[in-house]
Amino acid sequence: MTFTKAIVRRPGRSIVSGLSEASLETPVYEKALEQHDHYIDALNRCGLDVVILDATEEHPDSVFVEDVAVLTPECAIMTAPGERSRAGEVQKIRDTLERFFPRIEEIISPGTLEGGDVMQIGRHYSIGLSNRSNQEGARQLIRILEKYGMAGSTIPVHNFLHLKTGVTWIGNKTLVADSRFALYPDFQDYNIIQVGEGEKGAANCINLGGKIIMPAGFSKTERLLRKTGFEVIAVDISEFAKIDGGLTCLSLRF
Ligand code: CIR
Repeated sequence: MTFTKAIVRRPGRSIVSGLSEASLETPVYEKALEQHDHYIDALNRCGLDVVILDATEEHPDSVFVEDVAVLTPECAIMTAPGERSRAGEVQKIRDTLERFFPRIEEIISPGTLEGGDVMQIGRHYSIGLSNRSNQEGARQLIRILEKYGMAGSTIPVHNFLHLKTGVTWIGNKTLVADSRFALYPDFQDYNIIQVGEGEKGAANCINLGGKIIMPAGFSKTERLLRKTGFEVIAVDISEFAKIDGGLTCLSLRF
């Protein structure tokens, strides 16, 4: 996983209307902007060049760019969000991806797929079947991956918005996972760092050039990660978490 670039989109004022399953708290726009700055700094610290797109006010969730595309070494795949209000975000980012990817593929209806459900492990992609990504979307993605000599398989997702809300790959044959994913048969060949008790949000981490970016506020998991020798950068994303957003979903990396 050697990435050199990332794409992010600035949060807009409309972030206060972002989708949330629990709807407990509303993000504070100014604080979200500040946290987004720190997130970009963290990507830069990991050596990535960051393409920063302007906010699009008509799409309150458009800061979560990861959901609208799947980037592979061979091609970019435009997704088909299962949440209808997010469908328009896909076209908004396509031009930018065309600058970097000569080959663009797409998932089409009745398939649905969101990038948060797609976890890359080398040339294999685990695809979560969630409320947002359906069997047909996964079937289309696997067909595209196979066309380019890559592979994919599906994993049922319950109690989490997306697959990567509960498990992420951090290289070195290692996954960071919530206990509910730690026992999955597909994952038994990997080392699993199970998130600390009560630290559900901690499973969504990114390894960039050997440094782990993780959400701040999960000291038990942070300690476990440091113990394994990783350098850890903790970034506060509380405003995004209020609308069910994690760390990975704030960028597309390639
Ligand atoms: C949504 O419900 O679509 C947004 N409020 C959150 C999306 C988070 N995306 C992700 O974890 N990949």
